Amino acid sequence: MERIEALVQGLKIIRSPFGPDCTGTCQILVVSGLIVALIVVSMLAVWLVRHKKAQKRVTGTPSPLSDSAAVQAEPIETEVVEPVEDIDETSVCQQAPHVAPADAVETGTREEPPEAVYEPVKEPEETLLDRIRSRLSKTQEILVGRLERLALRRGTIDRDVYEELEEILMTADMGVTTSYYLLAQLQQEIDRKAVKTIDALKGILKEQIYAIFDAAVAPAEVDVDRATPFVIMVVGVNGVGKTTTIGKLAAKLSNGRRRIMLVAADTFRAAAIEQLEIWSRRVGADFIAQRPGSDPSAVAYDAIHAARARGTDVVIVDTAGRLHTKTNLMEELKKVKRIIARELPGAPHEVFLVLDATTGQNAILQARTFHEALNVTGLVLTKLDGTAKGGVIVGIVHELKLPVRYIGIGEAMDDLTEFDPAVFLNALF
Ligand SMILES: Nc1nc2c(ncn2[C@@H]2O[C@H](COP(=O)(O)OP(=O)(O)OP(=O)(O)O)[C@@H](O)[C@H]2O)c(=O)[nH]1
Ligand SMILES: [Mg+2]
Repeated sequence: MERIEALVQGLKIIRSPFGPDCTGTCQILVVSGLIVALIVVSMLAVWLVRHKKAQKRVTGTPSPLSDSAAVQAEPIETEVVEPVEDIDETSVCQQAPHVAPADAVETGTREEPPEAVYEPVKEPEETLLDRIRSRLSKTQEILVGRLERLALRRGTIDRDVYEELEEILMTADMGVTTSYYLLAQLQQEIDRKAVKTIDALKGILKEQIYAIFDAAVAPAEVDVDRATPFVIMVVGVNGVGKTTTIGKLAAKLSNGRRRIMLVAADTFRAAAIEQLEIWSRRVGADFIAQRPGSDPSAVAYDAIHAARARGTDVVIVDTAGRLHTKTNLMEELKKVKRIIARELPGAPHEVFLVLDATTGQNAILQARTFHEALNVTGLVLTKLDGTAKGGVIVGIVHELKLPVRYIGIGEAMDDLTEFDPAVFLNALF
């Protein structure tokens, strides 16, 4: 108590900074008040900072490299998480890289493609099936539509049904050999499974056709990344759709990341060279050509050397369906193939034969001739849209055991699709 009295006395000696009336106890009270206020303010500040941090943790804190724009984007990221739960797992796996691409993190910018995130992955597959179904409507009508009408007229299977079925297979252009093969297989299966209804017969026919596709020697996929440059030589008689197929194929294979080169080794007409050049511009591919009438092998030679020098990923060589000289077309094409192989061992990695589905059985004859001369590795069947002769695809695969790689279902850039037997048959049946 004495000490406090002494302190008060001491303070009275010092001039008060709070006015002449505030000395001693008054000064102690004012100073303590200020200290308490300071402590309260700092505690409030600490609480505010902690509260803000906790809020950020709940909504997902952007990367430390993110700028203020990224902070503003927080609600978008939160929205992304919710709808993804409605999409199946594959969609999450496939879309996730779009949310935070590595390069976006490196540069400190955020790429925001909300459309890609919300794009339902299943949809294109369904659209493709629907598109193929609508384009194959004429073949479907001949092959399956007639069978369905037959089922309505006759409940059970008898000799007449087999006769009508034979006519249906022939009309759909499966060819004599394949039609009889299928009929024999069907009869066997029907007896074995004791099938009585035409509906069940339809199911067996679908299975039998699938077995024919399944037995084709090579898989339908084209692995263009197994060699660089990967060379595809495209052959076929005139007018079947070679150049158009090459344009569509270039768009598909480029996929926005591969460097493609189109080669005009069809030197027969100036218009043919121009047509390919237009496609090269449309799809952003390199283009190699010489004057009309020049040697196709020389064009191929130039292309291989240019592709090696430029680091091209895929080279697609267009060839003639007819020649201006008396030289045999097959000999000319064999020479082009030899030159490519000489300049780039292992190439051409694929030789695609383009066949026009509307030509029906003639396509099988063409396939045989080209395969004998050039060892074709895959088929492209064009113009399946608008023809009732789509059954020819079954005959070709059955007789030649060659895989169909792509089918053309129209003239537009995206009217070329990988041939998937299951999708094809589901579209038909
Ligand atoms: N409907 C339809 N038309 C197609 C398809 N593919 C090609 N065509 C058309 O068929 C015609 C001939 O196509 P091209 O690509 O010039 O055929 P090509 O084999 O290169 O012909 P040549 O150079 O004369 O040997 C063109 O009018 C194409 O648009 C298809 O899948 N469906
Ligand atoms: Mg052409």
